[in-house]
Amino acid sequence: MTKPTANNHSVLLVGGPDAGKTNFLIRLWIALQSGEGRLQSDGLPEDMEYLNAGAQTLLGGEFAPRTSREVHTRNVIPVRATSNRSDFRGQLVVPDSSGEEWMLIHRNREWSERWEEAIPSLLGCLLFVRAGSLEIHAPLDWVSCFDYFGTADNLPDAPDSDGEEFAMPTQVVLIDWLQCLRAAVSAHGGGSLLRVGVIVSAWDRVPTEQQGEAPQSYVAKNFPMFHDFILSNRERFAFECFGVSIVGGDFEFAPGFRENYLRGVPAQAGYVVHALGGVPTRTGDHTLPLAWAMGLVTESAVGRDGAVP
Ligand SMILES: Nc1nc2c(ncn2[C@@H]2O[C@H](COP(=O)(O)OP(=O)(O)OP(=O)(O)O)[C@@H](O)[C@H]2O)c(=O)[nH]1
Ligand SMILES: [Mg+2]
Repeated sequence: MTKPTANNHSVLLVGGPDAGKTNFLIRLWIALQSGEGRLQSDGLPEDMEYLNAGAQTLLGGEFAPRTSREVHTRNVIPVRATSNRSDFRGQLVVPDSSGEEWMLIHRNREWSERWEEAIPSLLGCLLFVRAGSLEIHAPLDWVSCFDYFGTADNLPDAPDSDGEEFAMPTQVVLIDWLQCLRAAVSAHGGGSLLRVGVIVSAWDRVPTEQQGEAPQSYVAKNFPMFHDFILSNRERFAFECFGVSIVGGDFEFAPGFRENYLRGVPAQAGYVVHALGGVPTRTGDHTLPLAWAMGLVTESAVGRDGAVP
């Protein structure tokens, strides 16, 4: 049982541009206020304007906007969780910044003080990839690998034959962020498992025939090397995979969706897909991935005998 405490605890939202971090945070804030999820808000947060402006946009039928480079909000939210298995009361710090800032951390291998601040109180991370995002760079196959790098005795310069710049495959960047975070946590004396909830955002954009599958299966299909990393690093990380749909559909690509959403109850829209109990399940509780990252939910489906549920 987690002891109630008034200290700050942080959970990092990690991910590149367009990965779904901000919309998740805003839906989380709406869910925390509803008082119906595993976690509930317990007072007014810092950066309330940022959270409320995003909530107004989302409840009004638009996705919250992408985050610009200069924005970095700390979002200190007082929360509580009460159940027969976990009891928590404290200030949760969930910083939001642009995906470009995360890409800079990967490229420059430099970690700013703002991030360093969050490490000593880190409970876990939520790592985002978004279904349908044009910012996802697929793993190299043999053909594109040859295009970019040639053979050992015929190495072209960096741009490929179409003049396109080489973009690091997303799964490589995901692993790099986790290696950096693990090293930072260890440097602060954190020896135990680092909890990482992998969020496949925009689950409504996952191909329809795959939407009934477990999120881990989507990760295995689309990011195979990253999935191998998940399975082979269980002594350093605790992993779980979630699918999240912020509003239950797409305002842009699904005709008539916005009208139906606004006619319904926007504050209760969307869902989270998980396989914590062993089979793919949908819940309306948008606080579940956060509660898992904080260690308040300890069930896990990932890596049960290495099998994908
Ligand atoms: N269909 C659908 N689209 C989503 C969902 N969540 C996010 N999106 C789309 O993804 C875009 C990016 O989401 P953001 O939350 O802004 O992503 P971010 O990671 O904060 O992006 P940066 O601020 O650029 O780092 C949104 O503008 C939406 O178009 C979802 O659940 N469903
Ligand atoms: Mg953002």
